[in-house]
Amino acid sequence: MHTTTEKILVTGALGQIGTELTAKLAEIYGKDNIVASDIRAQDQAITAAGTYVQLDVTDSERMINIVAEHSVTTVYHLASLLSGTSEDKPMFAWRLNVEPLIVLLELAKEKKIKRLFWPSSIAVFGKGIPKKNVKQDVPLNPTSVYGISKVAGEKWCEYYHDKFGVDVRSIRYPGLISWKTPAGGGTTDYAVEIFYEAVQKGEYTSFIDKDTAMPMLYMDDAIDATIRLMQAPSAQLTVRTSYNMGGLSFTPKELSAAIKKKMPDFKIDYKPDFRQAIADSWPSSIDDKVAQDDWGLRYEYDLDAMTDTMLLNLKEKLKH
Ligand code: AKB
Repeated sequence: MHTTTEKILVTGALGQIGTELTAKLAEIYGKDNIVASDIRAQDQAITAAGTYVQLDVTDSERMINIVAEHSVTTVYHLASLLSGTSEDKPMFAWRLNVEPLIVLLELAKEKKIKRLFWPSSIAVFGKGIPKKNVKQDVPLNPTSVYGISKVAGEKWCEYYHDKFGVDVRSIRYPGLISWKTPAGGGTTDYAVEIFYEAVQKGEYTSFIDKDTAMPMLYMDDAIDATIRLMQAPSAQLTVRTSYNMGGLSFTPKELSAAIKKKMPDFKIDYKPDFRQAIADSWPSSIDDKVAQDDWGLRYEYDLDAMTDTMLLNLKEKLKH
C-alpha cells in the first residue's frame, strides 16, 4: 500500500467502472483515504471505500461541500450518462456529463483539489476520419449527443489545464467489459449482455449487427490504465484533452465465435436498433501510441482471455 496524504473522492462509485476502480484505489491508498459517492442511497451501497456519501453530482453545492468536509485532494469523476440513454435525454446528458465537470475544474483552479480524472470516450470520433487505427489528433466530429458532451468536456479540461495549470487527466475509453457490475445504456453494452445471456439462456439477440467492429476493453486493463495515468509525473503528459485507448477490436460475430469455443451450443442472432447508427459513426479501431509513449499504456487481455474470464466468473456469479 502507498503511504499517502491523498484523500480521494470517486463519483459514480456504484457504476460499472466505479465499483472496480474504488476497490483498486482502496487497495492502493487504503480504504480510509477513499470517499465513494453515487446517486443511490446508502443502504444500496456496497463499496470497498471507508466512507460512502450519497451524491447527485448535478447538486454542485453538495459536491463542493463534500470536497471541503472530507479534505478531498483528488477526484475520479465517473458519474455519466452513456450513449444510448443520452440520445433519449439530451438535455439531461448535457447537465450530467458536462456541468459537474466544470464545477470540479473550478475547484481545481481554486486549488481546492489537486488532481482530477474524467472519463472521455471513443464516442468523440465521428464524421470525416478513417474508420481504422484512428490517431490521437484527428478532427472530432461526433454525431451523437453523448459524443458531443464528451468533446465539450475534453475541451473544458484542456482549457483549464492550459489557462490555469489544472492537473486534469483523461482517457477515451472504448467499450468496457466486466462481470462484476453490469453497464447500462451504452452502445457497446451488447458485449456485456451477450455473456450474461450466454450463461443464462445459451442464446443472445444482438442490437448491433454482426460485422460492426468497435474498440473494446476488459475492465482490469481499463483500471490498470487509469491508475497508471494518474500516477504518471505530470510533466510527462502531452495530452490534456483525453488520451486515445484502443484496447481490442472485434465484431459481434467474432465475439460469438470466441464464446462458441467454450460453449459450442451458443446461438446468436441480430436485430440492430437505434444504437446501430451510433456504432456506425464510431471507429472500428484506435491508435493509442501516444498513451503508450507518455505513460506506458499496456494490455493483459486479448479476446480469448477476456472471454474465458467472463464466462468463468459469470457462471459462478449466476449459479444461485
Ligand atoms: C457507450 O457505449 O456509450 C460507452 C462508451 C463507448 O463510451 N461504453
